[in-house]
Amino acid sequence: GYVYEEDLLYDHFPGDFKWGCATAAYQIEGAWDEDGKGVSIWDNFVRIPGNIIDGTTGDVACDSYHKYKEDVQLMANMGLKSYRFSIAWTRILPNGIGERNQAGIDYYKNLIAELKANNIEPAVTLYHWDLPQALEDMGGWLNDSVADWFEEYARVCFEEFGDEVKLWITLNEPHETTIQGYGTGTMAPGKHGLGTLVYIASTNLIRAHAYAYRAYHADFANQNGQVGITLNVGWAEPMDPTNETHIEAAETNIQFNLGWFAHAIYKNGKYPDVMRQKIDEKSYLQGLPESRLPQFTEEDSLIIEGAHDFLGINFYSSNLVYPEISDIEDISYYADQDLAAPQSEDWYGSGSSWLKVTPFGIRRILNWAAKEYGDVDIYITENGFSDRQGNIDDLQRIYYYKHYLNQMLKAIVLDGVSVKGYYAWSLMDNMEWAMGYTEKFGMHAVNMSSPDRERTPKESSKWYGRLIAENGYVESVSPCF
Ligand code: GBH
Repeated sequence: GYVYEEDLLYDHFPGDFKWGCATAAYQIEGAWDEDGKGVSIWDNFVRIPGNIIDGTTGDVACDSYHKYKEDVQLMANMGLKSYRFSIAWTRILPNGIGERNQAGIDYYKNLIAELKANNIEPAVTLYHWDLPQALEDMGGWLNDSVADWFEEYARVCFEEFGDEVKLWITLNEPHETTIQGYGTGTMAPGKHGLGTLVYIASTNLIRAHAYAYRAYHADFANQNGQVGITLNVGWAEPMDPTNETHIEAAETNIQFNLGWFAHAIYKNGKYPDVMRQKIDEKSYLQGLPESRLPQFTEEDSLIIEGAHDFLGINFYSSNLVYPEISDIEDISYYADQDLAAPQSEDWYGSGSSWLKVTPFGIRRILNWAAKEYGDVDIYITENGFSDRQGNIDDLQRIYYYKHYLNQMLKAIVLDGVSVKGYYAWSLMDNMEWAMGYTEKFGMHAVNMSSPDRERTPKESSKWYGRLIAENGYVESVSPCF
């Protein structure tokens, strides 16, 4: 019953729809120690053997630090309206706080100027996982002061770039920052605390977002921009959609993923009820003196509630969910949910184990978010498909975009969800974190064995360009697959 062959809706997107591509600093820039840049947790993490599957680093990556003008031309060729990139905190403030690094600031000023000269609007992520090592040395996202450190950094960015940047994303996927960075240890800084540290880090990530948001609206409101956060979530489909307990488990799963970060910001300054109830109860049964899920202070709650101008969602894939009571000895974010969330064997795969092709999920998660959080502006800040072989004739990727984007169109036109923009992940093949260069998400190939890192447009970049030019579905953007 999970439909791939659903009829396409032949219709148009809203006139001012923001079409873009997304990247992140560590994944594309390279120049890891150039021009006064400080060391980030990723610069160190990649040097520990075993952390990156192919033993590679982001030291050079796509070399976008030197090739940004070429990158902007790739975007212009597709007719992009907007480009989502991230700022490397360590280029701006090498030690995380304190002294500014002018060369790093100039790099982003030049990139922004180049974008503007090509009529491409910058959409800037302040934090896409590359914490300054100097701050990690003081506890990183586990130290309550990190919210103040992040606010200081955000203020520098608003001051330096705010005249030109009108769309700000504070944090990219705090779910991954905490789960993989402080839970499973599969990403920097590689800490292990899946049932404990993750909730401390999440609390500070939410506080940091809110402090930056409030700083903008207190002192930079005259810049007239918008500030939001980007959250990742898979759609949770009940394994048996007629079974109440499956429906409830699927809801719980979305609350633990999207709601974990969104509920406090977009609803009421608190973690979702189901998280509070389950984690409090389990903590008690586990004999702990207090809940593993911290409470926000009353003061922070007020700062957090309503701290948004839009919601960014990174959407890739889906799961089938059913209830499964966990062992009480298992102190983990996953056990806390009391459910199983496999993926269907029937779903087409990709170059990434976790990424199955589920176009229906994007329409459903958009409707879920609109219902849960009210009439908030939503941006799909990432969506995309990986392969391993890196074909230039990437018809699977075109298939993926064609069907996901048509489901997004249905959410807008048929369901009335306020989606304002969409960013394909990614502009080009890049450093896919712990997977190194083995998983390719790009609309452009990058020759990683050549010092010049030549870029080659894939067929998907041409398909995307046609969709943008038409701003909707007509025969010429709808190949038969
Ligand atoms: C995004 O994360 C990132 O923002 C981006 O930097 C990245 O390059 C892109 O997507 C592609 O991966 O292995 O079963 O534990 C994607 C969301 C959520 C995908 C967690 C990997 C781990 C699943 N990620 N997921 S599992």
